Amino acid sequence: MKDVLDALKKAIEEGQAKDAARAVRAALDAGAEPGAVLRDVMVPAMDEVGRRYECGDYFLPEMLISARAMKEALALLRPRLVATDVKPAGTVVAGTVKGDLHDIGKNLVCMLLEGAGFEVRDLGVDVAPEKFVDAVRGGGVNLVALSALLTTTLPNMKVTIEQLKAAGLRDKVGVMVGGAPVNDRLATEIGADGYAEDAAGAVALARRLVGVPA
Ligand code: B12
Repeated sequence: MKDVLDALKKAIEEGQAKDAARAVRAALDAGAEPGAVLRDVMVPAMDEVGRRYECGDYFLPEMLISARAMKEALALLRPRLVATDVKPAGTVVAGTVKGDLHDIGKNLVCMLLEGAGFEVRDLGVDVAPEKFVDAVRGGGVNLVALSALLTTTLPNMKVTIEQLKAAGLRDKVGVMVGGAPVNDRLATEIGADGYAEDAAGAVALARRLVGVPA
């Protein structure tokens, strides 16, 4: 099993999508637990890609092909992660904020929320504040989940929350925020209801915000 998981990590780090898919299938066939594969192998692989980019070993194209390999591997894990017989817990509108195209983490959060019984309306990436407002105005929404990976797009979380307030909708929904540069303090400062570090934490937070027992 260790060889398969090492091969998976290497394939994502080096952007070999076919090898990554092959390794995920092999790991699942050998009985690996999908959550552990994600947490212990795939997420650290993307961290390593970020580290290589930061120190100049990787450039944008390498980051992009690694992201593609990660997405292919994730697509294979998805059926296992969202398989659920949990009762409906609430509806979440999710998206990556305006100016930001990172969606791997947001997609993961959406998958685990679905797996926990939430209905998820995923607005995608580069989502303007008005789009979040329109989605909430449509009704039936309990939570808004905002993702941002760039320090330059963090302010758009605050703008989105302010526009919800201006539209008189802020009190009708819980707002949760996340993404690598986000933390508890920032969440409080911008008026969000909570922050979680990872997708499992996002599920626990969502449950808390809608009052569903963990
Ligand atoms: C893959 C990647 C890309 C891909 C994105 C592909 C895609 N479809 O997502 C591409 C190549 C497009 C890209 C582009 C850029 N990127 Co980039 N990218 C990354 C990288 C390597 C990995 C991100 C990732 O997928 N991580 C894995 C996932 C699982 O983790 P995550 O996103 O953090 O999500 C988890 C948590 O944060 C949390 N979470 C996430 N969202 C939410 C939401 C809620 C509500 C909650 C509760 C929790 C939560 O749960 C998730 C799951 O556990 C990071 C490095 C890093 N280590 O983060 C750089 C990184 C984010 N990128 C960076 C940069 C600079 C860029 C570019 C500006 C580069 C450029 N010169 O053009 C562009 C910006 C494009 C844009 N406008 O968005 C910098 C950002 C620096 C900063 N602090 O601002 C980083 C940190 C790299 C670095 N070390 O310098 N990037």
